[in-house]
Amino acid sequence: MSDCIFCKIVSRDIPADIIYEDDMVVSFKDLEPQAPVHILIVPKKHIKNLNTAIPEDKDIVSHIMVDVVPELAKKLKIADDGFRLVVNTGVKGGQTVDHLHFHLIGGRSMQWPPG
Ligand code: IU
Repeated sequence: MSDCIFCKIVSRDIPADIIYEDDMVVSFKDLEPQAPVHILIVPKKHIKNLNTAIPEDKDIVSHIMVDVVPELAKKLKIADDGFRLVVNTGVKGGQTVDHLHFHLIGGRSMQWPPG
C-alpha cells in the first residue's frame, strides 16, 4: 500500500534497522523500544490487522509464530529467560500502524496486566 509506513520499510523506501528478512517477513528494531529487546516482525504482504487477515494469510501468521519468533528470540538471546509477543489490534487494542505487526519484547521482566 503506497501510504503505509511499514510497506515503505519493507520496500526500503524508508530506512529501518532491519535485523531479519525472508520471503514472507521483515523484522526491524522498534523506533521507541519499550524494553532492552524490542523488535517488530512484519509481513511483506499488506494486511491491516488480525481482523482483516484471510485464510490464505494463515501461512504467514503461522510462519511468524512457529518459525520466525523462536529463531529471533534465540538469536537475540531472550529465548531462555522468556519474552512477550504482542499484536495490538484496532483502536482499543492500541494499534497505531495499520499494517499487521508482532512486537517481540524481552530483556526484562514483564508486568501483568498490561496497560
Ligand atoms: P502499535 O502496536 O501499532 O502501537 O505499534 C507500532 C509500533 O511501531 C510502535 O512501537 C512504534 O514505535 C513503531 N514504529 C517504528 O518502529 N517505526 C516507525 O517508523 C513507526 C512506528 I511510524
